[in-house]
Amino acid sequence: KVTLTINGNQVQVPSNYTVLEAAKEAGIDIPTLCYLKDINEVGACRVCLVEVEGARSLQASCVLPVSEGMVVRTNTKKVRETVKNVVELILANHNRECLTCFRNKNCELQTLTEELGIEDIPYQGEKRPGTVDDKSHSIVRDASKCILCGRCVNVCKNVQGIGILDFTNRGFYTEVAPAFDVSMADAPCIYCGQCIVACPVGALREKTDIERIWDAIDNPDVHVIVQTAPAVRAALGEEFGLPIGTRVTGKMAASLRRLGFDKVYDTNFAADLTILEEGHELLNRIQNGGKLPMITSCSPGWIRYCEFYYPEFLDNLSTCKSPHQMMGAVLKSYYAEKNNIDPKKIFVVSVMPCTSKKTESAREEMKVNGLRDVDAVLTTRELGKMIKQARINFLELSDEKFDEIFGEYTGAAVIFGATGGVMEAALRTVADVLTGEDLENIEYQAVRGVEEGIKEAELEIAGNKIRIAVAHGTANAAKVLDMVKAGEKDYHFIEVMGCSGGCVTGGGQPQVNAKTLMDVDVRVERAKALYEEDTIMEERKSHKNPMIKKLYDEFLGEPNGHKSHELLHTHYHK
Ligand code: HC0
Ligand code: SF4
Repeated sequence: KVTLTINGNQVQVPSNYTVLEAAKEAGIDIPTLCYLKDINEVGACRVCLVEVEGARSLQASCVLPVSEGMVVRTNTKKVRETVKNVVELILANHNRECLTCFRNKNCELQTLTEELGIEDIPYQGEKRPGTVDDKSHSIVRDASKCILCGRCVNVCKNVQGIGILDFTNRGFYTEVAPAFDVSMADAPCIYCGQCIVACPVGALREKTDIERIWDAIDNPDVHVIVQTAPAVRAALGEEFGLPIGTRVTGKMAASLRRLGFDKVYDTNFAADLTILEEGHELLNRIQNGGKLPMITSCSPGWIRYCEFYYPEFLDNLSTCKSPHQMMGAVLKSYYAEKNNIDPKKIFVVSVMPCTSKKTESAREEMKVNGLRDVDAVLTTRELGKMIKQARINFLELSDEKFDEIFGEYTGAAVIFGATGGVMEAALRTVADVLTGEDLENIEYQAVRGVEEGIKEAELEIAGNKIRIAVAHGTANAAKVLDMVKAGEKDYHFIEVMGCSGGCVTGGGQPQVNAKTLMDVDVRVERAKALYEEDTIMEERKSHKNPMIKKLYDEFLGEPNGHKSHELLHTHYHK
């Protein structure tokens, strides 16, 4: 430990702390802008400057290590004036259309401007040309709002291990863009949206589908069905000021009904369906010498990553479509038939914590009889906006249930949204099938948690040894695949989620500001909400979902049967 003095207070902190962290611990608030804990600690923006006794110039506290006896001041005239000046310069080159910006009231630059008391901008020069790239289905980049903080650059490079975005051009014309200035639609970007979540301003966002969805809702000839991903319930509340990790399942269902959707269903139903398909696919591969390890296929960011960067593993991917696509396919076949609705008049909306799902739903393979399984994908953030547009008082809503029958789900489905959840859900079913029993011990702690980027275990089930691994974030996926490729590891089944933490921290989830991220591991808090929902469910194994049984009895026949292959499975592209 070292002792230092900040604003006259003695503070004792571990010796590996920065001054920014030490101040935080002492309850002293230093502003930041480019800083993002563990991701972007580069001291580039100069907003976190402090005065250190004995040093000639002001120092960036986010990269300044503490030392014994150090004397720091965070609120001197010099600090205030310099930081104000730094932010004024950023604002001079910024598209300041705050009122009509989708980040209005949720922008770190806007908050900082207000906190610093900036009321006019003394420099009114030429602004950088602002290109807008909205060609992809998932991500829009607006250079006129970019402040060159580098948060997106480093999340993509270091957390995801990809490196699509980088600083291009020079000096005044510097921009953050894919190499050679290609559109994000033409770059090998996986659309995970982690860059959006890292962006403090409005320079990166999802391509919005809100208007298309309002049009469908307003059209009396269209039967509009909505489904919600497991992870959305763990984060939507944040859009309305609720603490991180508040579960809002019932309020979410209620709000969707008020928005005017004809049916309110839950992707969890299809997660259970996926477990039956994928679980049997795994058993089939193990018992009949199929390609192993089998790797999960529900995270579309991961699928794109595999297609671009590890095509030699495409045959290892489960052929299962992801749950929300399966749901769409079932709605436009079984549901349409049963309710006598022309499938052409059904419009399926998926609410997802994910930006890659927008591109996934537009893939050519994701169709039934020429109709898209899913017609539009909304992020959790966009759903929050629609609820506000409709002036629904979310916090006052009473809990409601999803509609029958595609609103029925088990605990196994709800944990899909956290890293390790799909694996655990699959194991609950596979273990019952192999033992022929109704096992009581169903919590697989070895695959839970976020500390390790890679989790592994060897299980003994009914005399079979099953070796499994779970990776979250594509950089970790790469490590696992490299080990498998080198023959160092030999697994039967691997779960990969494109984002660190799994879907709960997907690229479509509410942004959490850098200050909060210093204290809270969002992955852990949101995952807790899902594991808690699992424990209160009547059934906690996918094969026990009565409506899944009904679907097989009435329509699909058996898992991995002919009908399933036609509707629920897919293929991949090199
Ligand atoms: Fe997920 Fe999904 S669990 S990918 O992580 O499998 O996005 O939440 O909806 O489809 O169910 C995301 C979350 C889903 C799908 C499910 C899967
Ligand atoms: Fe990188 Fe993901 Fe952003 Fe694409 S979407 S630029 S892969 S962080």
